Amino acid sequence: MSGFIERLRKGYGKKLVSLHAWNGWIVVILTLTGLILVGGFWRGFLGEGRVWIKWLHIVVGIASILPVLYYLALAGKHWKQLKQKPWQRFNVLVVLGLLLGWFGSGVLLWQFKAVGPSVSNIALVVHDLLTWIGLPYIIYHSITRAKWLKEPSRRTIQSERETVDVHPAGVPQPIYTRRAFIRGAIGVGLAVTLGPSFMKWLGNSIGSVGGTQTIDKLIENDANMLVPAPQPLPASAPPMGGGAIGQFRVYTVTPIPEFSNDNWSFTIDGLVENSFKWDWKQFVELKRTVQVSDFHCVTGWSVYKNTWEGIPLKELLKKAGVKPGAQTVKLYSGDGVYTDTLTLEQADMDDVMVAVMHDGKPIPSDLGGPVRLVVPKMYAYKSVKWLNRIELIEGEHIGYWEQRGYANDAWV
Ligand code: HEM
Ligand SMILES: Nc1nc2c(c(=O)[nH]1)N[C@H]1C(S)=C(S)[C@@H](COP(=O)(O)O)O[C@H]1N2
Ligand SMILES: [Mo]
Repeated sequence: MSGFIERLRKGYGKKLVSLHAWNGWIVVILTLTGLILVGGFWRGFLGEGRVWIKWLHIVVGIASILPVLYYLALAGKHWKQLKQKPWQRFNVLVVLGLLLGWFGSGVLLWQFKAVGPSVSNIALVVHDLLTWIGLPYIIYHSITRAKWLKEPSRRTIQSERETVDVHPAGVPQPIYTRRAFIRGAIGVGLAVTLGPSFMKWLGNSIGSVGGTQTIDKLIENDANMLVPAPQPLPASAPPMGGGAIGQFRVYTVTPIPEFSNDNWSFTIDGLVENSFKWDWKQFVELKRTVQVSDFHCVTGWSVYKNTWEGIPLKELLKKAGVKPGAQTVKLYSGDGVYTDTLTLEQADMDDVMVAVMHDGKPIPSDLGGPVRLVVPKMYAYKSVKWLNRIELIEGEHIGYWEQRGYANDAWV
C-alpha cells in the first residue's frame, strides 16, 4: 500500500494539476446533465434523450469518485503544503465535501428501488441542497479565477495559486492561465444559459421546503374553468389524512392543457359492454370515495398522506362491463401525448383512483386536474394527469415513459 502511494506521489505536482482539470470537467458534465434532469422544459423537449442524459449523469457520477480517491491518496502532502493558507484548506474541504456528498446522495438516488422512497427522498433533498450551495460556489470560483487573470499583480502572487499549482516543480504559468480561462468561460456560460431556470428551480425548491404555500398558489393559478365545482365529501374536508406532507413537483411533457365545460369530456370505451362519454356536469355526479395514500416519483421525491377523492377505477370498469377479450387498460391524457397502461389485474386494486379532488379541493391544472389517475402502489409515472379516456384493449400498449426506457414494472 505505501509503495503504491509512493508511486502515486512521484510527479506529484503534475498529478494534482491534471486531477484538478479532470475533476473540473466531471463537475461541468454533472452540472449540465443534472440541471437538464431537473425537469420543466427539458422533460418534454428531450423525451427519450432524458433517459440517456440520466445514464450519462449516473456513469460520470460514479466515475467522479476516482479523482476524489486519487486526491485523498495525495492529500497528506498537499495538506501540509497548505499550512499557511487556511483559505485554501477551507476550499479543499468544501470541494471534497461537495463531491462526497453528491456522490453519496447520487448513489442512493441511483439505487432508489433498493433503498426505498423515504431514503431516496432525503437523498434528493441533499443532492439538490448541495447543488444550490455547490454550484454558486463553483461558478463563483471559476469567475473569480477568470477575473484575476486580468490583474497582473495577482497573477504572479501566491494567493492566486491554490490546490493545483502549489508544488515544488512549478507549473508553467501559461498552461494554468489557459485552463483558468476555460473554466472561467464555462462558469460564465453556465450562469448565462442556465441561470434563469436555475433561479426558478431554486424558488420552487425553497417553496417546497416551506410547506403548503405552493399548492395554494397552484390552486390560485388553476387554468381550468369547470362548473360546477365538485363538492367535497365529509372525509375530504377537512382531509382525513390531515393534509399532504411534502410538495409535488410539477412534471409535464407538454404545455399544461386548459379545460372548460366546452372542451372537457371523459370517455370509457374499447372492449366494454357499455361505453360512456360524460361531460363535466355528469361526471361530478358519479359516486366518489375518499382514500389516503402516498405518492412516489422515480426521481426520488414523495408526497405523503394525500387525501384523494374520486372514483375507484374498478368501479368505472364495473359500470362499463369489461368484455372477455380485454387484457389491458389503456389510459389517455387530455394533453394528447401521454398514455400509460395497467393490466386488468392491476386496475382492480382498491386504491387505484380516478381522482377529482386532493385534500378537499379540486385538483389544480398543474397537478393534472380536473381529473387525474392515482396508482399509489406504483411510481407516479403511472398516475396519468388530465386523464380523459380509458380504453379497454386486447394485447399490450407501451406507455410514454416506458417507451423512453422507464421500467414497465413500476411497483414501488
Ligand atoms: C457535480 C456533481 C453533481 C451535480 C451538480 C448533480 C446535480 C443533479 C441534479 C440537479 C439532479 C436533478 C435532481 C432533481 O430532479 O431535482 C440530479 C439527479 C440525479 N443525480 Fe446528480 N449531480 C451530481 C453528481 C451526481 C453523482 C456523483 C451521482 C452518482 C451516481 C449522481 C446521481 C444522480 C441521480 C441518480 C439522479 C436522479 C436522476 C433522475 O432520476 O432524474 N449525481 N443530479
Ligand atoms: N399527462 C401526464 N401525466 C403525467 C406526467 C406527464 O408528464 N404528463 N408525468 C408523470 C410523472 S413522471 C410524475 S412523477 C407525476 C407528477 O405529478 P405532478 O406533476 O402532479 O407532481 O405525473 C405523472 N403523470
Ligand atoms: Mo415521475
